[in-house]
Amino acid sequence: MTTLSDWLAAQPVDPKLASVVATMATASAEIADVLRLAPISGQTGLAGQTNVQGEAQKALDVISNDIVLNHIRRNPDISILVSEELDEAVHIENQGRFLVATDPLDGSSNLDVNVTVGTIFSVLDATKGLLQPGSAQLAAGYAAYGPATSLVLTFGTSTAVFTLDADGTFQLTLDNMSVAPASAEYAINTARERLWDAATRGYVAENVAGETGPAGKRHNMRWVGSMVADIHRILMRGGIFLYPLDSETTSKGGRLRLLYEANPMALVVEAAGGRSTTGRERILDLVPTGIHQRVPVILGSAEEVARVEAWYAKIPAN
Ligand code: AHM
Ligand code: MG
Repeated sequence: MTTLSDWLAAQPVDPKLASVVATMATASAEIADVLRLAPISGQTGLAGQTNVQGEAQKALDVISNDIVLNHIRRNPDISILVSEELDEAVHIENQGRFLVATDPLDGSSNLDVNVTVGTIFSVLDATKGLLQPGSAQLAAGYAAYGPATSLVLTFGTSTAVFTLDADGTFQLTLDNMSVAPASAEYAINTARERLWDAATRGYVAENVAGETGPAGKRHNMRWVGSMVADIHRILMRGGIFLYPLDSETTSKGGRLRLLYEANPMALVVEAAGGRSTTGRERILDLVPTGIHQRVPVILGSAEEVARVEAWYAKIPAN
């Protein structure tokens, strides 16, 4: 087996960049340990605080954020941390060349029911500022805390999957992942149908119509409600994930955050041959206007993403 350390050492990247990825892997392994035992240790429930987005923080959101911050502080190559759980970027007093943007515990509303959650991260050149497009990411990935703890990594050209073993070491389990270009599985919160725009309605209606409808095949719907779990399924067997702009999220720009949710997931999926869009623009081309900016997110199998884009092309932007 190839360990994460061996794999990182063999990558044609700056060893300091590899060390940033290793830091996030170590933090993820520690978060996995805390999550596994949280119902016993009592580290569950709400933290009694809200984050900058006005969302109630879970105790485990705060604990996961602290774990990431602790590990990042120990790596002299990281000088800035942007986190979903922190209002402002944290500037660490060192000369580190790298910035990490993270959602330390994505999908935390799923914790109480023991469903897969994850840590998402993006690595940028800290000398180029906080607001860089996703195409400038140097590395990105996520840990999925499910029946196994998976770590998915990309440096932008290919996507690899590691699995945490009993000794706390990540072992390479799949390399050069490829998102199936065609699929018949879609993921969207259908409870929001009354809020959807015409493009989303049109695309989903075609899927629901099945093999005799315009899509010409029967589709199936899966929605975990943890972006990490929904995207991991797409990486493994194809499909499309949609959190589009709807009438309730338009004023905020969308539901999911650009820097530490949409961009890293878009890089992982695109490096594996999939596509990502807001419906009208490639996610990785967006120039952020704020560190907690929200965006519409549509990504996955290339042919399904193209079908959604075709719907948006038919409908004028407001
Ligand atoms: P979070 O970062 O506060 O956990 O929110 C993001 C999550 C995503 O993981 C998931 O795709 C989405 O919110 C689920 O939204 P919904 O509540 O509409 O199902
Ligand atoms: Mg999140």
